[in-house]
Amino acid sequence: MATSHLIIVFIATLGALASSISGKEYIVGDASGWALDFDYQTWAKDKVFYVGDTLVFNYVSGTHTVVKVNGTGFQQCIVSLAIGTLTSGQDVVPLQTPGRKWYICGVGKHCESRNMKLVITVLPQTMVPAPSPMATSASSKLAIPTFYGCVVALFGSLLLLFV
Ligand SMILES: [Cu+2]
Repeated sequence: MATSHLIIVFIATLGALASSISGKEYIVGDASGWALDFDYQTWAKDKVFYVGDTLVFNYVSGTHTVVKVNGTGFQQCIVSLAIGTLTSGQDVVPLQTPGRKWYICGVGKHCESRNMKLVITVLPQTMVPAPSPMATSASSKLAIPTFYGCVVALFGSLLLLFV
């Protein structure tokens, strides 16, 4: 019993660690989703977004859209300044570059009158330093013989079992 509990804790810890490395997923508007008359400025205010995080816009497909625009398109709710439009109702937006990102709804006057507009600032990934090319090539040269060594050892021990 105790052992199985330990294994569960271990797996949960690994999972948490993996998700913290691969980035956070933010459900825009949380349980309210991408909806009319939600205060997205307040929602974004206490959050820090990094490159590698993702935004998820949840809504009933057909009722809203997610339109990525520039600053002017955001200020004036101009859909024609769209950089990209998403319509699936479960739109996953990976944050790939640092800087300001603007999203508005392109349906009716949802942006102008119903506050369906979100602006965030994405920060560069500072916690994970990029490995130098030297270190990467050195470790891959080391890793391959080690891998083959393990395979050979494994087959060797299997052969011994059958002899
Ligand atoms: Cu809308």
